[in-house]
Amino acid sequence: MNVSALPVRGDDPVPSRPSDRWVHPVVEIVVPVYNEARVLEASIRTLHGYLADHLPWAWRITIADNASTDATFDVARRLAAELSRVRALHLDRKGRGLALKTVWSESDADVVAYMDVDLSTDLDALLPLVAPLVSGHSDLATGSRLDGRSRVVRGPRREVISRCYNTLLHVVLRTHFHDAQCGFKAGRRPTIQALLPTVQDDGWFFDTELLVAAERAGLRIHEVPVDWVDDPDSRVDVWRTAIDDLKGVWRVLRHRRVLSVLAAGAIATVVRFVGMRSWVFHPGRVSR
Ligand SMILES: Nc1nc2c(ncn2[C@@H]2O[C@H](COP(=O)(O)OP(=O)(O)O)[C@@H](O)[C@H]2O)c(=O)[nH]1
Ligand SMILES: [Mg+2]
Repeated sequence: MNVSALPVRGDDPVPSRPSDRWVHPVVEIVVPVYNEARVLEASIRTLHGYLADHLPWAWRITIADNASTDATFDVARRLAAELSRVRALHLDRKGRGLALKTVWSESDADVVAYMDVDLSTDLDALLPLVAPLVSGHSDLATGSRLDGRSRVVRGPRREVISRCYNTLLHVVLRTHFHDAQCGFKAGRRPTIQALLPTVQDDGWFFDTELLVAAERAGLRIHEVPVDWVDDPDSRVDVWRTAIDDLKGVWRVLRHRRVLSVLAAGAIATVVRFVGMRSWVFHPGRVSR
């Protein structure tokens, strides 16, 4: 694993912002990437500008590359060298879940999030995603394209597969969330770190497994309607992923691992209580 340094550069546009913005909580946004050299720079600059203009909390962006075979990591390193609130991480093994697990489990931020590099989700959903976590109202938050208030542009094949998959989860695993696979999620870091050891999948099923573990631990999941425009440039092999997801559902159904999930729930509840107390009683703690 190779994490680039966080250079402080005089030409970074962000430090001109008021110093009282750099207080807890810190929000860490992971952008997982695999062979995205073409779009990475434009997306990170868009995200960076948006966060600088809109996020009322301290933040950083972590680009997490797994095993890209194009120039993705070179672009990521260059962005990290230029922008002090961007860092780049390289892993040798593929898998979006692995990338998120790795960054989130080592994060010291208060809230951890991720979004797909294609920025399919309109960034105006970011504040509604993170705010209930900062306030302590919810433990996890996830975008939902299957909410009646969402505006979604995507092809019929992905729409049908998504609806069938989420209905299957609802019937077989008795889930209550509506859209497991939206690439736009966040959680309170202590809660996420308590859940991660119970999540086995390192690929696309990671998202589903995380939400199922959270629900079984009795945690509150906040669903945010999103504006989503599908990017046809996809890394997903739809049928292969569908089969892997079904295998994942079967595994979760067979091995409920009740004790580990209950343990995660207990830990998360304790951590949540401690976290809420520190935010409530020390809201002005300076982070850096
Ligand atoms: N780190 C990492 N990211 C991945 C991997 N596979 C896909 N991604 C990223 O996951 C995000 C979603 O992928 P995408 O192909 O847009 O999925 P789709 O929107 O469901 O078609 C993008 O940011 C990809 O670059 C992987 O193996 N590792
Ligand atoms: Mg996409």
